[in-house]
Amino acid sequence: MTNHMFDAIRGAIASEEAVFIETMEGRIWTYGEMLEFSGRFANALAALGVTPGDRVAVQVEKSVEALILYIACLRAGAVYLPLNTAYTLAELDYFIGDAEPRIVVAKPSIADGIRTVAGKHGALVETLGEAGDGSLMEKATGSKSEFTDIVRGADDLAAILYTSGTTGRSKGAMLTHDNLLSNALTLKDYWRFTAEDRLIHALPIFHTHGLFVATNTVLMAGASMLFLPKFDADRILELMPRATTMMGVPTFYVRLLLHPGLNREIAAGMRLFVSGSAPLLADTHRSFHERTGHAILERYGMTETNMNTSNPYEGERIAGTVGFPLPDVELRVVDPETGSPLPTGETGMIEVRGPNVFKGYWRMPEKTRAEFRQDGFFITGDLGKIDDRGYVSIVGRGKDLVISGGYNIYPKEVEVEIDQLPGVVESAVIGVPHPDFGEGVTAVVVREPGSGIDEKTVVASLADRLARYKQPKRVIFVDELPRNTMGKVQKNVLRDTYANLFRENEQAGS
Ligand code: MLC
Ligand code: AMP
Repeated sequence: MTNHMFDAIRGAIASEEAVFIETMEGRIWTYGEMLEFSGRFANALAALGVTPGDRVAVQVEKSVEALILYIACLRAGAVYLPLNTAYTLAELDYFIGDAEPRIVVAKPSIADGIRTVAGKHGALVETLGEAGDGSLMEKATGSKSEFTDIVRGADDLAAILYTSGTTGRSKGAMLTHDNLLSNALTLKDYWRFTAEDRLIHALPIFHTHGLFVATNTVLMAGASMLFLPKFDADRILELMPRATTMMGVPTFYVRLLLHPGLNREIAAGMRLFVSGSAPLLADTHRSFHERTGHAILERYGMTETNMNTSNPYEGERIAGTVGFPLPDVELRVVDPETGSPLPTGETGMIEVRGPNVFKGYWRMPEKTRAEFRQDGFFITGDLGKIDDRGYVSIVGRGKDLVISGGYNIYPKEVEVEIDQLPGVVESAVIGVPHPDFGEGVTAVVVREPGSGIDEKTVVASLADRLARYKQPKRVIFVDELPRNTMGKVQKNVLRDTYANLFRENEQAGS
């Protein structure tokens, strides 16, 4: 009788004295404390009525306690549902209504707003808080540390992570214990993680990258983390001489390269830099190599699939490629229309199959069916090719998606909001090259004749509706949108037209 994921976490702990996390304030959390506190949290959750399979939604600032709450959910048999701290109440209303969590753990600053939303959907609201303030933390502190872990099998749900949909409606990706465990064990081996490793953790912990790729891999090795609340180039460079590894989105590397303190000496003790979640420019890869002597290891994954491919640990890490399919992951490139596999070197749809691939979208059986082939391959929506050495490259997207600083933005979701504004006829949202975020969200808008709606009004109107990172960095007004003969908006034409928008801004110094 086991708890599939937590047994592996516990089994990887060499000693309870070993360091799990060191915070910026110098607080050391040992593995023993992680076991103790996750037990206390699991008891507190159970006392609040959380039963196996219940969702526990969590929208809190990054902290060690928040990470331990994730582990407590695994132990309690609950389904962990992390939410981006940037989401607005309007966005949360949808997630809470759709997932129907038993509990929402909220940031104190918006707990009252969440209470109204959660009340409609029958969810309890707790704050993580501190001991002594009536919060979940106080309940945990007053609970026993011994907890009888709930039995969970490989196929039981461990987490639901929402990813936006091309139609504008977010979908909850259901991840099982084995989806997480199999991928974490694979990454630990592939990237050679051991108990000696110290990972610089500056990613948010509500998405796959910071939560599963970074944390679970560290847990499987019984390694430790230097935990930053968010990306901060100065602090990362301060920590680097004491660290061995770092994981980040391409923006991290772009920003580190802008720091005069990045050099070979400071990075001399590091053994691995990993990049993912968005394309790493070959230029960034080369510049980083020149400055530090390290070839960034680029890998490719998705919320739905965890990690699919990785450049090799030993062997050539080729800039502009995402490396080889991971052990146990089958990857093929097919004709998007027919689904027939394409010959080496040809570009088509990337499809994957393996223990890493999610179970389906929460309460959306039709969407799930539509995104899997009959033989179980998941259609990623990414366009790519495989060269004759087996390296996979991502060459585009078959889905209308913008990735800004590693966050996904589905244009449809933004267009729906803009189109509702008075004075707007229609809009098209695109991503164009941005020196810091990779792609910058840009709205191209057609106004009604005589309407005085301007850029500021559009952006201000979205403030309560959409998370800040989804809001356009620029709004451009045009007389009409370019369309093909079928009447479809030609976003590629818009992307070409505005390709230099942020580059020009850079030159102008804005
Ligand atoms: C913040 N802002 C962003 C943004 N992040 N805008 C667009 N895109 C982003 N990613 C907004 C801020 O609200 C702010 O608005 C303004 O932009 C400038 O903020 P900043 O201070 O420069 O941003 P910062 O807080 O430093 O954040 C940038 C970042 C962060 C890149 C460090 O976005 C980040 O940590 N990204 C990682 C995302 C991630 O973990 N993705 C993994 C998904 S999993 P204003 O109005 O206040 O000026 C996945 C699967 C896989 O994709 O393969 O891994
Ligand atoms: P998400 O839905 O947030 O998990 O984002 C997954 C998407 O990010 C993938 O489908 C890809 O489009 C993109 N992605 C992740 N890693 C890479 C990478 N290394 N290179 C290019 N795109 C990537």
